Amino acid sequence: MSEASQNNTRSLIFATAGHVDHGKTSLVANITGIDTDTLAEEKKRGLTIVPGYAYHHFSSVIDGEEFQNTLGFVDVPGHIDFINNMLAGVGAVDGALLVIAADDGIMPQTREHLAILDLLAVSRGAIALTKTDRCDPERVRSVVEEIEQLKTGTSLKNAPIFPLSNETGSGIDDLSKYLESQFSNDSGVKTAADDSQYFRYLIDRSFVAKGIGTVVTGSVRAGSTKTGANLRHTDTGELSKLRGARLDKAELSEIHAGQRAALNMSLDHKLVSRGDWLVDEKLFHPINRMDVALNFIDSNFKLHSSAQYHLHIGASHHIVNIRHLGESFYQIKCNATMIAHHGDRFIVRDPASQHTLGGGSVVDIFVPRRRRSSELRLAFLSAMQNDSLTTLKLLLQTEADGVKLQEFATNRNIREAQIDKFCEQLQTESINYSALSLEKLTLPLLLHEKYHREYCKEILGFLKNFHEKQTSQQGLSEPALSRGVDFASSHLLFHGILQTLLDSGEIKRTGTLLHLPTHKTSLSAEEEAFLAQVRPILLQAGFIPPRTRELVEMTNIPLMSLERILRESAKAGTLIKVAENRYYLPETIMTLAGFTEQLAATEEDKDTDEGFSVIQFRDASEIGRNLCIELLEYFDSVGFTRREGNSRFVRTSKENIFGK
Ligand SMILES: Nc1nc2c(ncn2[C@@H]2O[C@H](COP(=O)(O)OP(=O)(O)OP(=O)(O)O)[C@@H](O)[C@H]2O)c(=O)[nH]1
Ligand SMILES: [Mg+2]
Repeated sequence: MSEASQNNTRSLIFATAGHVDHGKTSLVANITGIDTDTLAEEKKRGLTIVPGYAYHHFSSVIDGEEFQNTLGFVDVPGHIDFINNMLAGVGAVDGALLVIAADDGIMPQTREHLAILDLLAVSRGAIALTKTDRCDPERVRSVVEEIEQLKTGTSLKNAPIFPLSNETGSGIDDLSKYLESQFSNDSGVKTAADDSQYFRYLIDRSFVAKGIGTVVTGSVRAGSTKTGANLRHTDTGELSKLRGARLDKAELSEIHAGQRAALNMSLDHKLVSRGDWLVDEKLFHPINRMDVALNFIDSNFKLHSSAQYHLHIGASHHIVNIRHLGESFYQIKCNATMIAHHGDRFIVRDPASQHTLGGGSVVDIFVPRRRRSSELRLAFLSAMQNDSLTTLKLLLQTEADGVKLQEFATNRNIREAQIDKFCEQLQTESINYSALSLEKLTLPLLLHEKYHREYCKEILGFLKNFHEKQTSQQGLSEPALSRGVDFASSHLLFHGILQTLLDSGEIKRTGTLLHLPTHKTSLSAEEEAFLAQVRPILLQAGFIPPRTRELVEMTNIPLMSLERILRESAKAGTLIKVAENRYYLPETIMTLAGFTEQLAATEEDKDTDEGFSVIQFRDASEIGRNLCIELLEYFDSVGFTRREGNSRFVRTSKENIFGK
C-alpha cells in the first residue's frame, strides 16, 4: 500500500476472544494471511501468549469516492493463565470477534471473555462458530441455539453467528464480507482528522528497529497528529518527537483516531511499556484517584475498602483500592499514576486476580479533596453521565461554585475550539453565565448568573454595612472581606467574583483595601500635615522603614499622638501596618511584593516544589530576619503568600492583592 490520501483512509480494530484452542489465531490467519503466533514459545506450545496483530486492507467505493479501509485484528490468548494479556489486548478496540469451537461448545473462557467484552461495552462484532468440520449439522444447530441464549442481554446481543471451518475454509468468506460491511455502515468509523479532541495513543509494544531507533506500536484512541509533532510520554512525562508513522506497511504523515500504527519516536525504548500513552501536551494529566461508574457482575458482591483489586484500563494493569461513593459511583485510588479520561472503560478483578468482578467507565478524573460522597457530588457525577453539552448545562444549573472549564475539557478530552462552540450554544439558548478568568487556568470558570448575582449582592451589601459602621476605615483586605461574607468556596472563585465587581466599577481597590467607589475617608488637616512630613522619611528608608519610636525622634510628634495618626492612616489606606511598630508606604509594599514574586519564580525554576524560606528571603532582600518574618506574615494575612511548614509560596500575582 502506498501513501493513501489521509481523508479517505478508514480503520476498525477487532479483538478476538474466546476459549483456548477454539481457533482464534487460525481464523485471523485465514482472513488476513498472517500468522500472529510469532513467539518461539507460542509455536512450541501451539497457543497464543501475547496479543498478536494482523491487518486486512481493502478498498471500497461509496458514491463514486474510493476509500482505503483497514481491518485490524488484535488476536488475544484464550488460556486462563494469560488473562492479563487478553485484557490488555481488548482494552482499546472497536469491535470483537468471539470465537467458539462447535465441538467444545461454550467453555469457561467463552463466558469470561464475553462478560469482559460486555463490561467494556464492545457492541460491534460477530461470533465465529469454528471447527464445524468436526461436527454434524445437528450439533452445529444446537450450539448456535446455546450461543443465541448466551449473548442475550450482553453488549454483543446483535452480533450474528457464522458457522465456519478454518480447516476447509467454508463460511470464512461470509464472515469476512460481514466484517467488511462494517465500513459501509458509517456509524463510528472515523475517516478524516477529528479536530474536537486532543491526540491520545495507547502503546502496546515497544522495540528498537535497526537504523530507525525506538518504535512503539499501538492505537490512536482520539484526535490526530502529524509527523514532527511533539508528544508527551505519560509514564516519564518526557516530550518526544514523532519521527515517522506506519500503518502495517504504509508510511503515513498523519494518523487519526481509529487507526493502529507503529510510531518511530525519539524516546529511549527501555522507558516505554505496554499501557503507557503518547498524548498531546495539553492533555497530559496523570492521576492517582478517579471517580467511576462501576457495575459488579454479582449484584450481591461485597466490596472491601481495604482490599487491593486489579484494575485493567487501556492496556495497563494497576493495583487499586475501591471505595463506594453512592449509587453506582465508586472512587478508585492507586499509588502509581494512572492515565484515564471520561468515558474510558475498565475491568476490575478480585485481589487474587482469579475472577472478573465487574467493570465500568471513568466519570471524573478531578476528584474533590473534601465531601467526596456528598449529595452534591453524586448529583455532579450523575450529570456527568450525559453528552458534553447536556452535562455543561446541567452543571451550570447546579454548581454554585461554577464549572471549571479547564477541568471539564481535560476530563473529557475536548479541544478549546470545541469548548468555544459549546459556549456559543449556551449563548444561543440564552443561558446566562459569567466567564471568570482564574489564575493558572487558561480556560475560564463558568458561573451561572443566578449564583453570580447572589454572591455580588452579598459582597456589596456587606461593604455598604461596613462603611456605615466603620466610617474612618477605607475598606477591607480581600481575605477580611471573604471572611466577612463567610465565603465557603475557594479563594480563587472569590477572587474571580471580586474581579468582575472591580471591572464593572461596583467596587474599588485602594492599596490592599476593597471598598465601594463612593466611600472615601477624608483626612483631617492633622493627618495631611503628618503625611507630608512622614512620607519622605519612609520613602528614603526603603525596605526598612523606621519603627514608631524612631519616628517619634525623627518627627518630634509625641508617641501617643503618633500612634493614633498611624492607626488612622492605616485604616484610611494611606499607610500599611505590617507589624505593631512598623508602617509601610503602599508603593514600598508593592515593590517588596514584586521582589517576592521574583524570588518565588527563581525557586520555582529549580523544580523542587519547595517554595522559598525566610532565610532565602532575608539573604535576597538584606532585611533583618525578624522584619522578614513580620513582612511574610503580613503577606500571608492578606492572601498574597501561603506558608507550608518552612516554605512559602506566592498564591496570586501582586496586582490581585495590592492593585495596579
Ligand atoms: N478441524 C479444525 N481445526 C481447527 C479449526 N480451527 C482451529 N483448528 C485447530 O485448533 C487448534 C487451535 O487453533 P488456534 O487457532 O491456535 O486456537 P486459538 O483460539 O488461537 O488458541 P489460543 O490462542 O491458545 O487461545 C489448532 O491445531 C488448529 O489447527 C477448525 O475450524 N477446524
Ligand atoms: Mg491463538
